Amino acid sequence: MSNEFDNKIKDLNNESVHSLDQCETQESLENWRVDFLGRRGRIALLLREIPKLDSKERGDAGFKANQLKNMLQKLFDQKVQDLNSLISSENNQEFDVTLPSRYIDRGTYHPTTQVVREISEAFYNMGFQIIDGPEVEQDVYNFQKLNIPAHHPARDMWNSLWVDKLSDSGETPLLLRTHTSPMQIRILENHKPPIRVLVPGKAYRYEATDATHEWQFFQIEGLVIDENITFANLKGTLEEFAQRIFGEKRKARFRCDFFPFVEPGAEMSIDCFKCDGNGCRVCGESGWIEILGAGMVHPEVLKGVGYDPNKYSGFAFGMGAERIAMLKHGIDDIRNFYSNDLRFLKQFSY
Ligand code: FA5
Repeated sequence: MSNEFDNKIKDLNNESVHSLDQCETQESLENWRVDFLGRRGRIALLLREIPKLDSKERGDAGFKANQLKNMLQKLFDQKVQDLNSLISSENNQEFDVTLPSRYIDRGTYHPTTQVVREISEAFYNMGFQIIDGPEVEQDVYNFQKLNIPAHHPARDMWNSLWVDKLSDSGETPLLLRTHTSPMQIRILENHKPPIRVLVPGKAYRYEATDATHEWQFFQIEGLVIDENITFANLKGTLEEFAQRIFGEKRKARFRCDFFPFVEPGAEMSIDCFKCDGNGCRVCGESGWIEILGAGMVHPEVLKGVGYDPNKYSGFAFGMGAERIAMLKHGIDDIRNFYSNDLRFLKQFSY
């Protein structure tokens, strides 16, 4: 085969493959086909030159020219197929603005977490520091340093879940804390007055559940210590908190109560959301729901951690977060919070 014909095949090969690569639309592909593979296209023109070649060269030239033609036809067919499937996949992805949006199942905070955060924020805005504490607690903090020695009858107020009961051995046994009050001692031991802290966290009690009692629930402890703190500060702070959380409609009531670590002691109740104070199953027919215990920190407790009760005084309180969530949202059974019924929990998504 002459060098000249051989070069023509090579040039045509390079040019045709390169320009096929550039084709990105059906129109440009069709133009390429006409240009190279059409009846009057460049391959046809090449084939027409073969009879003019020397008879010895024709066979080889014809073979190579047809080889090129077949190869280009295959490349062309493949390119058509690729382009068609690209176009149809783009069509399938078309955005239909009339379709309703897809449902996205987003998680949300548990109603107790929401109310704990809300209360924490209210106290934070009143100048309180928010602190965390251990759920597995030592007897010495949960009871002894709170003026509740071993065998004291006041221990019966909190039925305990013991983790490691070594009482009488001299070591301090471990239990799941029955209230958040042990944090009062831990804070007094580690901070200097003025103290204004809030401790949200879980508490555990070995007791039967009913509409207002769970064996595991959230408490929020508050502690204020400084010079000249009086019961008026306690009442003022808790009334301000009640207004911020429940609004002006709900009424608050203080009554005397006993806790070994405060003197005097009090409980604060809010009028029942369900019966507006008339008496029903939720409030045990009393018209009031108790939300917290409180009082002036007992001088013996202050002395026990090295404070002079003649110089420093203060108040403490401990409230039940679920009880507050019940009042805020009109929930009539505390057991709903932890029964994992999504129909209940989803009402509190936002
Ligand atoms: C205490 O636990 C004291 N530590 C509170 C306290 C702190 C008093 C500081 C004085 C000074 P009490 O057992 O009453 O007290 O519980 C306090 C609050 O926790 C109750 O008012 C109630 O709102 C909530 N609570 C108590 N027991 C349960 C329970 N089983 N389920 C749900 N909430 C409860």
